[in-house]
Amino acid sequence: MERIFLSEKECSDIQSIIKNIACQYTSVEDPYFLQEVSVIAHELPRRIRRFLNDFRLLEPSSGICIISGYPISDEKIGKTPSHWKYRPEISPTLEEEILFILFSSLLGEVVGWSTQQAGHLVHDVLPIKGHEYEQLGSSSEELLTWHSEDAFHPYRGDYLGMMCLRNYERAATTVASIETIQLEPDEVQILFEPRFTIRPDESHLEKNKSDVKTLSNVSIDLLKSAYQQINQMNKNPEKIAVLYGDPQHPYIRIDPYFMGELKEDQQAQGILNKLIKAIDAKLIDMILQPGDFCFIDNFKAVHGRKPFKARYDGKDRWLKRVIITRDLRKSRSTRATCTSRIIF
Ligand SMILES: O=C(O)CCC(=O)C(=O)O
Ligand SMILES: [Fe+2]
Repeated sequence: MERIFLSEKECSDIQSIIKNIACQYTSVEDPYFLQEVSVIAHELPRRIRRFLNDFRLLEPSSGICIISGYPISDEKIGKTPSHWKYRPEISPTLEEEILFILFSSLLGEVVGWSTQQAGHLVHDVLPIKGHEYEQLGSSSEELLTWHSEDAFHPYRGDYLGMMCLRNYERAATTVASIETIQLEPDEVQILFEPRFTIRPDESHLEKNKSDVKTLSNVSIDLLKSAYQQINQMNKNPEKIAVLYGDPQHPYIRIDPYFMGELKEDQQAQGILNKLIKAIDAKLIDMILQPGDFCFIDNFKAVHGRKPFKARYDGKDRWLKRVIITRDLRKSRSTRATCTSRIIF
């Protein structure tokens, strides 16, 4: 994977940019900040801008990049919350989130889902009591099966960003790139055909909606219809291709746990099984450390997470997560305004 370590000078340059922003905004979800962020990102050290630009344009085969070495104060960030729905008015990690969005803006635009984490743009990935055995980012004891993020959705992000704040458990994210997989041309051809289905993952289902109300009255109706759509996609998923783009270097869209068995199409099922097995064999562990900013190319690499033991003592593993799209316009019909980042 592509990786750079920030130098002391780069860290201090970055910190002076952040300090300047942190006194102007109280949240990275402030629309004015989101309008300004890609302009401010021009001020980041050139080596980092080039690193992310290369990741975006050259599409390295690993499909993953990490910027490491940003200092995180374990004391300053406070306790790992017990649930993502508990958000203080001003985030204790506002400065770290500012940097996270600055980096993200060099890859594209941050977006969120009305049906996920109450429509927030920056998600918390932390273990939640009672979710231990779920197929959710908030599980712990259960293996989170590898997947493309939001594979079921036509507006899924081009990148998934993960910023690590804490990981004493050394819980491993699992990753594999499609470029490590050898397939026969006739298998590739079948995987390029719309013969497969992917249902919405658990995190989008209404049962995992929180009871906190952060959306306005106007949005409540839109949210209702967004959930109706999710239910529809769950009941009757459309047929899609698993591979797309260039057959020589294909992009991938896959989420084995939520893919129905193709009873009527044994040929496609057999090749899908072979692909899943091949990815299983190439999966590697990636243990994120505090101060790591990891970006996964969601068209090229899949990711999951190994089981771990949560302690619920305020020191559990804590990541922040964003979804980044290269083209905000493609989801315009499902966003309230051209600048709105929430996909309904
Ligand atoms: O916890 C992790 O390392 C990954 C979880 C995950 O799949 C996600 O947040 O999308
Ligand atoms: Fe994921």
